[in-house]
Amino acid sequence: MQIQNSKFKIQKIATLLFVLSFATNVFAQHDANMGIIPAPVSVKKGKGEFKISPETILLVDSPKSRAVIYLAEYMRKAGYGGGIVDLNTLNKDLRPTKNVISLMTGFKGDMPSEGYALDITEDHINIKGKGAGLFWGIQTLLQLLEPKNAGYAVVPCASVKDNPRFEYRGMHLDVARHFFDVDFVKQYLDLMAAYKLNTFHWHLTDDQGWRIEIKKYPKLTEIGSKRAQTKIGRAGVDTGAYDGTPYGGFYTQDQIREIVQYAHARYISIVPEIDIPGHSLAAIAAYPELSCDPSKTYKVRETWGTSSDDVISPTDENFRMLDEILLEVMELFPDKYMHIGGDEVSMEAWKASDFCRQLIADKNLKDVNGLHAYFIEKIEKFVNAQGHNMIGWDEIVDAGLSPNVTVMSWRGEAGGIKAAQLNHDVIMTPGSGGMYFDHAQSKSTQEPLSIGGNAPLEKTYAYDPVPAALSKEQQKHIIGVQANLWTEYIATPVKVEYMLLPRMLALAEVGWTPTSGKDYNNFSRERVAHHLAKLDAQGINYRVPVPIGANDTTMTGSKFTIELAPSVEGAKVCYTIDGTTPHETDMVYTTPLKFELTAGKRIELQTIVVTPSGKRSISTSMKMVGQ
Ligand code: TNX
Repeated sequence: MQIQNSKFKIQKIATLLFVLSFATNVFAQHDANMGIIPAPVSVKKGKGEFKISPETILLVDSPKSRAVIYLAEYMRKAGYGGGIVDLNTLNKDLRPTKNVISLMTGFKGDMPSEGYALDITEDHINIKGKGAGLFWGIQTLLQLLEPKNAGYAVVPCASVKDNPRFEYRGMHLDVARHFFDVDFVKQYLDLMAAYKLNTFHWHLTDDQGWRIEIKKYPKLTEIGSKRAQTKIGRAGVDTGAYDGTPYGGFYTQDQIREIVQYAHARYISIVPEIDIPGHSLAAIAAYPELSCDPSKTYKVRETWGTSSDDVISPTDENFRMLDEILLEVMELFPDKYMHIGGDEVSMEAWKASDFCRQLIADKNLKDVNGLHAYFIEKIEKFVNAQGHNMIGWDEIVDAGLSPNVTVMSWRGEAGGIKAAQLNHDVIMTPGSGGMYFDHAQSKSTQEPLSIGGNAPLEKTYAYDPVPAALSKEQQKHIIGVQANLWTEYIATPVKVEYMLLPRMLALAEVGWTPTSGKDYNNFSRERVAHHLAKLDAQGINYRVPVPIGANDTTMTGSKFTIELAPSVEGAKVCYTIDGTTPHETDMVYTTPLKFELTAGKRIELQTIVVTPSGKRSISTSMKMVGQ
């Protein structure tokens, strides 16, 4: 039975792989989505191609549109022409008809929010969309574009109609545990824009560092942005080892403004997060009066996890200070949302504080949870009064929800479900749904150090942010989805990229593509391979998936045929059968591998992918046992 089974499986894999390895190379002709990520609502392939050249012009009806400026700039840099002709100032007879990319924001008929229509013929590319819609249409065009000689490129003829499933498509970055500079944040935003993610959640403060300049409270960065040293390795394992090296960094207000503008040029909103009343040790180290016991001395936290010291005391003076801080933050970030954290508040300090006990009695609150709700509600009133909506992590649901708050559900979906049932807007970002990009990407010991957990690409891709437990009406409160990149164990930009990619591409599809259009095989085998090759060429790091068709497994049988394909277009699969880990110096896979084993004989096939730039996947081990 076992023999039958494994043979059948191999046969099935083999047939599938034949089709797929073929498709990988000529994806555009075979892939119904034409390589586009996230998969559009509808794609129709045409015949022929549009040729972009140094003479190509942009015919536009709103030359000041950020989308128009973006494409013109892109084309100018690549030498693709891109001169702008304003339709409004043009005599109708002089309207160019060939070698034109027209970008139109004014048109008859409706277009869903952020939607676009892209038509490519041999003479003409036409993108229609308003605001962000036009910009996303341009991103699709750029994905279809194949550069040729300098200044020249081709785009296959096609017709795409598209709009997102969710209005909130977020990617988070924790710059508190480790700091990432302005250039890297810009590159992060570029990646988000390419995949139509429209919200950047910037986790700016935590116990381990305060990273945003506040003019009125300069010690927040003078003291709060620096920790004396950092724990080596896992926080839970007490080897007592610290690196002994001071660590710090923060963004000046000018840098923040620069990044906000950069994001807006890409139709990305920023949600700044100032995490209070817990996760506040860096602020408390700078201003101990924020704490429940100002007589103690505090230091910016040097290891991961939280402590009972990190909670802000809900005094009137502290609320005044927090309001002043939040005011400066909201002046820098003009977008809709202000995130105030609210997560993992240790109640110990509040319980031990005479002031808090008295406040609970005076305000007729139930207990410390009631105090949490009181705290959040006061902050929300202030945030709302400045014309912003407030977001908090799902702990605020347990505390009791203040009126207009939007909830970010991270401890599974329960908090989000409860909030939606109470008519609050919800953003789903559950770790259990593959939305925690600080989790490992496989169970292999070859993965770099991570916080733990396992969130492989397939799990992220499979996530559906709309829980079946909600009624149709309640489901409307699920405004979107986000993945979080916490950086306790991510100290370098290349590791951020490794943890981000390719999972961010799966997130993009979760947020954008209708469920009926999602297809993991098509995504992972046909489209991702192409995108990773492009990232490879741009010098961006990513996790190289193991060869298509390879996994860690043991099979029994007598004849085996193993068909593999590289997970990155243009990469090679290297393998060994001698029990050693393969390197780029080993055998290169070219045709299906056939093994015949007599009873009791064994062969171990180990494989890796090596990309054109030399990046390697982890290795897989397929053990075959003769029977
Ligand atoms: C929980 S998610 C946290 C973060 C940690 C993260 C690590 C959330 C609201 N709080 O402070 O960095 O887990 O996965």
